[in-house]
Amino acid sequence: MFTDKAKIFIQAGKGGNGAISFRREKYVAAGGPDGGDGGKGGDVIFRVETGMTTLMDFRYKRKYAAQSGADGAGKRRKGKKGDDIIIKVPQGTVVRDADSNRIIADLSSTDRDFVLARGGNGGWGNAHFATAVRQTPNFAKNGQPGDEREIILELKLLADVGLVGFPNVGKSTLLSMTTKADPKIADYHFTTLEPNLGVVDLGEGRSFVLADIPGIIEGASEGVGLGHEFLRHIERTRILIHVVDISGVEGRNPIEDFDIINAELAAYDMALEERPQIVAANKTDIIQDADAYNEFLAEMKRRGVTVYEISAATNKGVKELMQKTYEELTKLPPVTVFEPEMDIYEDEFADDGKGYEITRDNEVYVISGSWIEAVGGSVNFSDSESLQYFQRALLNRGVIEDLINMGIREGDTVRIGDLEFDFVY
Ligand SMILES: Nc1nc2c(ncn2[C@@H]2O[C@H](COP(=O)(O)OP(=O)(O)OP(=O)(O)O)[C@@H](O)[C@H]2O)c(=O)[nH]1
Ligand SMILES: [Mg+2]
Repeated sequence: MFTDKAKIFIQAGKGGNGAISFRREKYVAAGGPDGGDGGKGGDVIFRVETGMTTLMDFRYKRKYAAQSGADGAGKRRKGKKGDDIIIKVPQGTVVRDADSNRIIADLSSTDRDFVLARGGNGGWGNAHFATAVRQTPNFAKNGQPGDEREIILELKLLADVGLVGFPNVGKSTLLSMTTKADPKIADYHFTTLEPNLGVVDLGEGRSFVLADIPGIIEGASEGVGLGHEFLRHIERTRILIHVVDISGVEGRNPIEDFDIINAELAAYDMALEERPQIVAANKTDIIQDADAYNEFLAEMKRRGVTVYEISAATNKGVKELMQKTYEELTKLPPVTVFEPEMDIYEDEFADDGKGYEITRDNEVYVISGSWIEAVGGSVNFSDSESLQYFQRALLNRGVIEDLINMGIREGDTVRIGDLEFDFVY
């Protein structure tokens, strides 16, 4: 079964914890701190794999987690970095945030990887915390959690040209004759169950990507037949080749066929109705109803539509059709790539790079933001040294000053995340 939409959960690795350790040397009772840092957690990375055309793999496996970083150790040994996880997706996979449905990324480029969940940083070992006055720091920082998010993957294939038309009109045959693609071809409706892509190479660097989708029937835009799931794959195409079977072997009228498909395209998305179309009258080698054929040609002429008369089976007229298609493409803008609608790393900038923000919730002063969460998250509140370190960090960063400017008084409540404490100064 073809799959072009999937909801998955991705989780980057947690950073390793920093180590608490002291040098041990002969004749030295307690040496200086030498606890190493934890390793960074692995990232969740997405990579475009050009051969893939479905999201099938994501139907069965829905959770993807990268490895955690290892904890630091004595002798300033740093924990090993967690392994990244690389998830391969078809070109044109659009990633949305499952909560807001906003686009996070359009995985259309093969030139780069996309990091969609970042591993947490490793915590500092106690070797970092030795100062002249505190020579035996009895604390280290815990690693940061990795990013985690639920996302929706949606495939919107990246093709310059889409083949549309009724079932069995010869779309896949045309793809197979013009590209190296090897789609299934057979004399019954809905032979094609998933989109196929191929590259039409006209030589001298002139080429384009052609997509073949399952046949469209009346009601497709409402989900009849294989439905609108497949129309999604031609959303991004720049031109449509509308294939019409004009042989009359199936007893239908080609003008009606042509109008039904166009009505379905319009019902699905007005933009598809306006997409430039090239009409290919196929199966000219087996015309059974010459009257219907001539009527079709006359009607198209009346409407000002140019018709390319071809036979995908014998290759007649196919080269001219492809050349014309290429020529038209050169006049059009490139394939649409969607801009992200949200920045998954925006938290870092939400507070102007200051790293924290203080708001009032009635009597409580609430401190939030990336810096405060990073620092607060790694404090061991049962350890007085760790706590002192935290207080000093608040002071150095200017948080205490901001609180005082906002009118905080001794004994007022401060909240950071789930943690509440009294302000003492
Ligand atoms: N005689 C003749 N037969 C053709 C031509 N083009 C396609 N056919 C035959 O028509 C039948 C359907 O062809 P396909 O290429 O599978 O049609 P399709 O439009 O991809 O069909 P679906 O995938 O079911 O939508 C096959 O038996 C082909 O061999 C043609 O130009 N002439
Ligand atoms: Mg087909």
